[in-house]
Amino acid sequence: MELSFRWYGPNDPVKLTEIRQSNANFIVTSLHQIPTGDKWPYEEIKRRKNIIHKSNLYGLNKLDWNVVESIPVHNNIKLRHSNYKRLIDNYKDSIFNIAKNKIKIICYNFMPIIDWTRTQLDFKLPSDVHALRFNYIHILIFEKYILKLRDIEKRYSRSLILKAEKEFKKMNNKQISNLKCAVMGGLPAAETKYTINKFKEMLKLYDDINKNDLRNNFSEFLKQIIPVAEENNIKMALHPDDPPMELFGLPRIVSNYDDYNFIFNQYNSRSNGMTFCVGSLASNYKNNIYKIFEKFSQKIHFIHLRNIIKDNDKKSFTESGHLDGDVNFIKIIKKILNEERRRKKTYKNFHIPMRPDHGHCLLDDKYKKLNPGYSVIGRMKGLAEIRGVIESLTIKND
Ligand code: DNO
Repeated sequence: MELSFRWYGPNDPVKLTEIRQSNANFIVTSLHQIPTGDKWPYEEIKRRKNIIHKSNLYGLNKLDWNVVESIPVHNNIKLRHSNYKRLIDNYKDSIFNIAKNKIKIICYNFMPIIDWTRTQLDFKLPSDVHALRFNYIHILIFEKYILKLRDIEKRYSRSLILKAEKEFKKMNNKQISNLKCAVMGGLPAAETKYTINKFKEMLKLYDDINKNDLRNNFSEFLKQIIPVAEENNIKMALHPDDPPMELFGLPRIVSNYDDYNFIFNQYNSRSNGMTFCVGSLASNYKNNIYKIFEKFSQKIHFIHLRNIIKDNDKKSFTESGHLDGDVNFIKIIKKILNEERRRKKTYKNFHIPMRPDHGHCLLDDKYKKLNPGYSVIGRMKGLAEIRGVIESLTIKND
């Protein structure tokens, strides 16, 4: 595996000098300063690459940029609305310019309106560390009491609505405002920090879009971008919906085995692949993560290793320590190593890029202002645990 670490660029409170101490050899990053929909110029990509390479002069452990995560897809493309044709052309140009800079993998997603969603960014675990949490009831509270949507009875049962009402009464102002901020753009990589009105406007735009429409719009997008990726030897790695369940009444199309099956059948190409995000896929109790890996192993171009513990309601979850959650990491890492062994027979570079996805906020990191989920120490701990498993699974008999 190519041991990688996400870096949010020069504005990231986590510095390259710190990442270098983690045993990672690769950087996963994006040009977050470029507005969603704009083309990524060749020079700006090169500038970011140079920043990473320049920092290598001061350290022995060399870092290189292996994966772009992500080029966000503009909502107008998802909706096939207004200027979407020009936006797709820009996306193609960005792919071309990334390839010219010799980066070969691009992670992206097709979630409507917002990227990943959590409802609490500082959930205290018994060990006193902070974790990210997704509480389904809080999504209902967000819809009913923050967005003040009227049609929630269509999506939620009466008993759940009553439960939410009780829970909402117990929440103080700070908790309500934290929930609002977490959902509407408090997470890193969020494309936009929405206001309530803007969020509602966006929901309106999706009013007439059902799952089939969104699938069709995505297929059209694939037909446009995959040939460009193929020509330029780029692998597109589609990230699953996080979490993989419908939120705010919006359709989701990258949540499970059937969705990926559909997507890969739409366009059969080695450039049309996936980001295998363990934590995202595992947070839907219906997903068999091991089966998804087996079925699509050849399509996996990038891996996120993160673990979760699901609540009894089967919808809420807390991000756990990497080795402590619902997913058996030994089993999944074994499968990844097997896939690499298989690739070794055919490809020179058979290593799959992998980053420890998220980490708890612990020790000194608790006193720093960091991107939620993207602590230094917690992620380093995750990477160290993962490395331990990799080493013990690859050790030669002495
Ligand atoms: C969260 C991340 C997501 C991911 C994008 C990929 O931690 O996994 O922001 O980068 O959804 O397009």
